[in-house]
Amino acid sequence: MQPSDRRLANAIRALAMDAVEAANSGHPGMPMGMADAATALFTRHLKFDAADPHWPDRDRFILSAGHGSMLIYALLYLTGYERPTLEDIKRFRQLGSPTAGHPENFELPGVEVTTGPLGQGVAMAVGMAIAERHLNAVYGDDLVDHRTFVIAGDGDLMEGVNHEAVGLAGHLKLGRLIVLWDDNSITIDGSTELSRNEDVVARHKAAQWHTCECDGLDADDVDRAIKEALADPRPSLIRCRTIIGYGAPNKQGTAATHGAALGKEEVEAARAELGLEPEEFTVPDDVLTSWRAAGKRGGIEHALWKERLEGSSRREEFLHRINGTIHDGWLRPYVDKLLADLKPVATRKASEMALEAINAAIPATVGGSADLTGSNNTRTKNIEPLTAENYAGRYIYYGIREFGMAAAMNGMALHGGVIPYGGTFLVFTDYARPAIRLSALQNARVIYVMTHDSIGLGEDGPTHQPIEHLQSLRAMPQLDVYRPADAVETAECWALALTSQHPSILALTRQNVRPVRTAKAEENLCAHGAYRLKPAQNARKVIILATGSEVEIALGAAEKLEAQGVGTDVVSMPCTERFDAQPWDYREDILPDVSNREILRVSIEAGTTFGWERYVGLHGLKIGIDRFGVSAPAKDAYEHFGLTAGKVATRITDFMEKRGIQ
Ligand SMILES: Cc1ncc(C[n+]2csc(CCOP(=O)(O)OP(=O)(O)O)c2C)c(N)n1
Ligand SMILES: [Mg+2]
Repeated sequence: MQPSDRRLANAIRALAMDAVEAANSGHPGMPMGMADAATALFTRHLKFDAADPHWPDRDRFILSAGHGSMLIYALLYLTGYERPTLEDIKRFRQLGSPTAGHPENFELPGVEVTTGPLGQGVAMAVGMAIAERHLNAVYGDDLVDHRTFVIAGDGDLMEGVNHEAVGLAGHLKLGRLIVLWDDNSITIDGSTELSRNEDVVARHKAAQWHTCECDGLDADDVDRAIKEALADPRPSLIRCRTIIGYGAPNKQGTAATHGAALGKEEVEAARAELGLEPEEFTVPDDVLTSWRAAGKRGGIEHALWKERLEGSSRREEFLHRINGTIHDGWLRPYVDKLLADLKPVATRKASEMALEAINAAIPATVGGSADLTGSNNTRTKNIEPLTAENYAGRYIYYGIREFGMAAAMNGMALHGGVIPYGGTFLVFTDYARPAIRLSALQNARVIYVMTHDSIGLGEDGPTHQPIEHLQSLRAMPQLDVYRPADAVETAECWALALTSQHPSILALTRQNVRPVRTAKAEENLCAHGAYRLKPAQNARKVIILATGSEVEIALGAAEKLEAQGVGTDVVSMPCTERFDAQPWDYREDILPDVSNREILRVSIEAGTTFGWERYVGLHGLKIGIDRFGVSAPAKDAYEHFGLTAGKVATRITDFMEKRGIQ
């Protein structure tokens, strides 16, 4: 006889309780409350094959309520994924175990995205659903025809980013997105009545979602609701009424089960209540057999899909696309063209010019902007908008939803087959920052096109002028921040971003900059992160490091210094992260390890000087802006802050004089 759904669900409950107990840390309440709903989803609906977590046409499952990580670990183990093993589960939350505190995509295939920062799972799921519809439009039902399922908690639906994500999903009519809401009326502080009186369902309805309800503790009723959601062409919210910590007789329904071990006594009481095995970490044979069968359920569909792929004339192209291999064959011919016709251009414009070539050569790119298309220069003439009526389009009007856009791009990148890029003003990376951090943590190839990168944006003033942004973004691990100086560097940085395993930020100017790279190079010089743009003519006394629009100022200052006999190197430093990764010899050549009395190092960047001592040393000269900006035309703002070739040259000679540097 088949074990009942409740017994299958109880295996999840048992593992969740035991793992949290063993770690004396974790969140048993959510997995215990949603165990029945997850059972209905995984045994009856989710299209997956535990034997191949990378099957491109699998349904995507996202546990947005990432604190309930034991739910997904239990599901992956029970359905027969290679990892986590039962041993891994016994080592829940321990050093080196893939069963991390919150689910991490880089630890376990089967964990599609990293969740834990509430709200972002749902928002990434929106990106996954976009990628699915886009690839379906390009490759057809035979190769791409799957859904995105999410389990979300009250917290996920309270976060601001949820409002952005829900709005975007409704607008794009992402009918293959289904969110199961764990409606347990509890968050950490207690009842949701402490902090919420909005009608969550009505909000989704207002955003053009389909909504329905079910008893989340009854797998049959959840099954019925999922069927209703599947049949509706709109994105769906299924309100699953549940009880947090269900099965723990004295603590269920209370915040006490949210984020702490239940305690030995309560676990024993729950075992009795649920009729579980007396031994911890034990799943009855018939229950495990049934779960393993559920893990193989998709096997036939998977085999049929493989047959269709083998028979497809687009097999190679599709696999290439899914594997994300990118060639930068577009770069050389494009740069040659630039060099043949040099003129001043804003790097945001240079980015658009590069994108014309990129979007023509690389069909995987899907661009967009958070309502600043004309400012970010992200839409090229050769791509159409991606809309509910035309998912084959490659340009997304994200609306004024920076965080939602960034999170959606993470979902798109991790779905595979798509390389998302999206723009806003650099100053508004603050609005997107939590998702940028997840791009980095998840190694998602997302390219942020952040324009208006300094006081050079001019009249919009200090609210719009980034100051601390570049340095604060550089502080983030696994994120490459590029600040190209001209059109050639912009193209090189684009090429690096496209072939990177990390996310990248391109910080681009609003104002024109003159070409600083005027000669053909044998290699992508920006790949070194920093390189000598102009060597000293006189005996070298100064090395100026500059980025972006300040490189031309550095060149101007160097010219004046050379005229006074002060030999000056100008180093363009488009990417500090890449420079730091260069071999010692290279770094030593660019920035020799000698005292600042022998060779003075100077940095110029139109932003905070915080951190530039990394490269100029404690006794070097840091030129930048350590206050908020000003509302003024760009030229006046640069004058005001002393960022002109003349003023920089004078500051350097004064500094040398004061410090007794000859
Ligand atoms: C952005 C963010 N803020 C705060 C937290 C800390 N946190 C983790 S779970 C949680 C409560 C979530 O409540 P709910 O989604 O209802 O989960 P439940 O208690 O029902 O499991 C909070 C505040 C977080 N993980 N992410
Ligand atoms: Mg809750």
